[in-house]
Amino acid sequence: MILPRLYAILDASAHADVDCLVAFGQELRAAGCTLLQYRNKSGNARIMLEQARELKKHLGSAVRLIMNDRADLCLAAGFDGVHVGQDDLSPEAVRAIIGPDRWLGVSTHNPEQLREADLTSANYLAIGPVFVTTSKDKPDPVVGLEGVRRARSLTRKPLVAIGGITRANAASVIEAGADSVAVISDLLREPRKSAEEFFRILR
Ligand code: TZP
Ligand code: MG
Repeated sequence: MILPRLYAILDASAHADVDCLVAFGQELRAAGCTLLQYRNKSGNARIMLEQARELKKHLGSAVRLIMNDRADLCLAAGFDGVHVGQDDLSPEAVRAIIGPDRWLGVSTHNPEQLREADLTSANYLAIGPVFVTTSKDKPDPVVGLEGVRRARSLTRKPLVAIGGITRANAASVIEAGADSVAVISDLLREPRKSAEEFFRILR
């Protein structure tokens, strides 16, 4: 499996309503994004499913859609995968729910977690936060580029770097060994232009 260089995260809290969320996703798709994660840390399950179904309806044919945290909503919305962290269902519990073909991503924040996640059926691993981020509540300590290099040395799975990644620092993150950068805030202002620039920088 090959990850695109840019893994865009659609954080529901950054968009006024579901139409804005879909429009944002469409801008990203127009820029060439093929992998999007839907993340909603404050909505209830019913709202999350409604939003996810809208994303699926408008983007699902052109884009791989990953559900953050929730295996049940992944299936209910017909998404293509799930991304879980250290406080969610375990990777194998998610795998049992989503089956062998959907993608499973696992967030890690230190070498120990990375080693453990490497032994699971995860399709890709994430390491972060690489830099300071304001998009996550109570983030783990910053791992820096050194943390990315370390992570690269500990797994052969595709590696996503996340946290504070911008067009200004993305090249250094890929150079440190990440296959892909996951981004929330540096896409928000001008999603299409910003995503196009990420692809140009990371070519
Ligand atoms: N996990 C670690 S950092 C982070 C998540 C979800 C937030 C990334 O957002 P940004 O705005 O790209 O720093
Ligand atoms: Mg989670």
